[in-house]
Amino acid sequence: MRVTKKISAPFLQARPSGAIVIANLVDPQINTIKAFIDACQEKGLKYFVVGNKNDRVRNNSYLKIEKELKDNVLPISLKTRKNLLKLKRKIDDFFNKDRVIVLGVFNAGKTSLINYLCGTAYKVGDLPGTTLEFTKTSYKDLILIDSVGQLIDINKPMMVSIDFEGCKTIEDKIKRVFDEEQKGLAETYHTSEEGIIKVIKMIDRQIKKGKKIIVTGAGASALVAKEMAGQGLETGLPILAFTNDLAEAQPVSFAKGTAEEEAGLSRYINFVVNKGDVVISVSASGGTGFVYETLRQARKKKAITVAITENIDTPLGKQAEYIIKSNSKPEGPSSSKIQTAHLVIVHAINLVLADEKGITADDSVKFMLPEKVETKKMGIK
Ligand SMILES: Nc1nc2c(ncn2[C@@H]2O[C@H](COP(=O)(O)OP(=O)(O)O)[C@@H](O)[C@H]2O)c(=O)[nH]1
Ligand SMILES: [Mg+2]
Repeated sequence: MRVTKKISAPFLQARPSGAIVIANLVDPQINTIKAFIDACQEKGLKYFVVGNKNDRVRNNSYLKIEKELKDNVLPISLKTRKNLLKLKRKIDDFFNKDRVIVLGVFNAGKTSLINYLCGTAYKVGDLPGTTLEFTKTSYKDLILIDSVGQLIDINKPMMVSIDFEGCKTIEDKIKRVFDEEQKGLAETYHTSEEGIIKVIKMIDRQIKKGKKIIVTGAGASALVAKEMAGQGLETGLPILAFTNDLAEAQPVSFAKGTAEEEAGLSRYINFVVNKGDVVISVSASGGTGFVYETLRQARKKKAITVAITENIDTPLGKQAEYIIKSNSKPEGPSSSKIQTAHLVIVHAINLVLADEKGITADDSVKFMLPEKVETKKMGIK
């Protein structure tokens, strides 16, 4: 019951007897897929794995995923209809009067698959949280159960980033947090290194041309953005942070309604964006409205766009010319491992860039020393 507990109450309530595990070939997120497979094995569910969105990747890219999962993966495309007849035959052969749950990370195409098979028109889309219910639909002699992509520990529905299963003491739990966050970082190193190198070289070129860096994010990603800009001040890098913390303080919420406010904030941020500037958007989910809208507007101004995110097949990923992908999942809805990874990514950019530019500790201390600004005392007119 260790893994299935993490898969949320509706998973158990849906009483599945079989599963189709669907990976997004564009962003496979193997560790989360493994958690889904572990849950199937633990519950004794018959399952097989498909790799969707084959139209967007090289034809043999599913082979790498097969190797990592040590499982067969049927490559399909719900868009071009590749291998869909094969998939239907496989479903017919594999299941018999089963309740089949469709499992996978958000955006993998779970709902699209059910719509294709059942002729339904359930809402699909590339924003996280498009599906929020475990809908059941008949297909031949089967019941197909749609699901949500988020892993949730049903024991502690209000937390949860890290699974404390098996921890007895506070000491155990603290150690688990440190161990898990380190694991997320180690995985992230492999998926982010190439992107970080490209971004460092590109930023170096742009700074030499007198351009600047604008970084944005919401919530915990706002902290990452501020950290990046704050450290930029200590290393002599021209980085400005704009987050939705500003939305209250700045005249961007004049427009009514969330959508207008998000677009308004993006417009506000883009007032400072010029051609050749670098705009970096940080979002764990890749679905934060003003954060990807900022990149869309920045592209129009011929700025260079960068995304730092865990989920690349998202509106944010689609707007970015450069992508730095973290790989810290699985974790619960309250991100901690992803935030840690994103902080380390911005540290890597800043510190390596400063070193490449020959900035020394002495220089850095000078950046930090307070400069005296002559001013009169407040209140004396
Ligand atoms: N290019 C491409 N897009 C797809 C494919 N299957 C689904 N999509 C798109 O991917 C997005 C997510 O699909 P959805 O079914 O909502 O994913 P879910 O979150 O797993 O239910 C939607 O915009 C779909 O139109 C595919 O095979 N190829
Ligand atoms: Mg869905």
